[in-house]
Amino acid sequence: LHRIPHPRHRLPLLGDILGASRRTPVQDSLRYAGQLGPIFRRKAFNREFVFVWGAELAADMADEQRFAKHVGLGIANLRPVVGDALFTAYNHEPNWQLAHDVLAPGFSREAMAAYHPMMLDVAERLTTHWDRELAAGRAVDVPADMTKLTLETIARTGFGHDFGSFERDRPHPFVTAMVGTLSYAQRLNTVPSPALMRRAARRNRADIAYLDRTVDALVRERRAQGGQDGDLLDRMLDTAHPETGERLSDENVRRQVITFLVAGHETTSGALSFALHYLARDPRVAARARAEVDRVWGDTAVPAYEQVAKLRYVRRVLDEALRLWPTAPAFAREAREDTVLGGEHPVRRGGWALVLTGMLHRDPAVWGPDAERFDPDRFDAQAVRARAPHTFKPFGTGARACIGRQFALHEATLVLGLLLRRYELRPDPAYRLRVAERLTLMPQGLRLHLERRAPTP
Ligand code: MNH
Repeated sequence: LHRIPHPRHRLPLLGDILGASRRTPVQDSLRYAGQLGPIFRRKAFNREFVFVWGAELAADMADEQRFAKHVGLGIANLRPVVGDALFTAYNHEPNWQLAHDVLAPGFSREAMAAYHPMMLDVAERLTTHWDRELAAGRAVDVPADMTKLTLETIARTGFGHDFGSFERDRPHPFVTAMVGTLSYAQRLNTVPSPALMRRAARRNRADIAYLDRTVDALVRERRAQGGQDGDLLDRMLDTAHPETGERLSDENVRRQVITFLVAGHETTSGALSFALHYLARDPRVAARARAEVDRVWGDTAVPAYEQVAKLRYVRRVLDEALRLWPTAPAFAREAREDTVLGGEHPVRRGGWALVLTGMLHRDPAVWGPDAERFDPDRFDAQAVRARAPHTFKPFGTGARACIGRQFALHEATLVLGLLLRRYELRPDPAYRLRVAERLTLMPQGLRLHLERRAPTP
């Protein structure tokens, strides 16, 4: 450990908190990364974490033979909410493999094609809302509206549920409870002792109880009604494991539902918001993307499932937004056995480190001296082929990588296509990108003015 650099001004007890903020742990780490190099440590109170971002070290940690997902920090803090559901399960827990096998078909091409019309319905609620804001001469609140969109999308495609987000002034209480448990989980990482948060802990227990009650009611209703349209909940309730015939328990279904509602919306919402920020700021990129939408979709009133993946440039805009601001900003890996990281750093079995994705995505050795610049052409087929593997990891890595990746990419590409086709985006010239951190990243306070384009179908 002693050869891994750490910040210079280290306080007894408190650790490396000088110049660091509780509100921006990720961006502080990005700053430290620039100063300290491809592997470094940070200490907060009595705990010390190792961060890795250099491309070679990160690629080494992607080796599934030697490393695996580590359930720690914010993720471990979510265990009281979602237990051994997919995202928070320890690698050895049998429910991980069971749920993974049962739910994987829920993200197949075929399943995605069935979600497509539901995604279109939700997107239409967004454009209806935006048309109204536009008519009233108001700027739109991008992060808030993208969060409504992605929450409604996962609720609808996952569970046939409608939170009515676009029709409400304040978030649905379920959303408030969900956000509450997420920020509580995050705060546990940055306070010296949970005892200092007794009141917050009580609030958190109430939030969890509310989430459980709501989901249990939803599941009961579905069991009573029988299957709907092959959404995720139907699959959870009806699908037996292809080999063992085993099913998910009621308790586990509840935890999966909450997991998908949480994991399935904030990250996609952030990705859409950052993409819209860059599209609004760079008219040349926006014009190219818009021209592609017009060319590929032509005058079909409603894009078909197959027409979404054909938006290659729009998809690159999204990839590039996720490169600069991977909305799940880090993931943790642990050693399966004693090993040596990068041929240089001994790691004991169970030893772990955070891969700092946002910095890996800016390593000049991979992305060049202009790594900070937004340029979707970094993702054209030729550039991708020329790049080393394991250098772009917004969805994590290995067996525990994101199961919702295709879902998120389909949804986000579809929505960007629909918005580009319908509106011109006008940025507020005074806006400077500020990034808010919860467990995920979001462009804080991003508002855009809209103009309706010449009538499209
Ligand atoms: Mn998602 C795991 C990023 C959208 C459901 N997701 C992960 C991981 C990352 C991630 C990173 C790995 C975390 C780790 O190693 O500890 N996810 C994203 C991003 C987006 C996203 C950047 C959108 C953009 N995720 C979605 C969507 C869903 C979803 C949409 C559901 C519909 N993600 C999951 C689940 C896991 C996961 C479930 C856990 C998978 C597992 O461990 O088996």
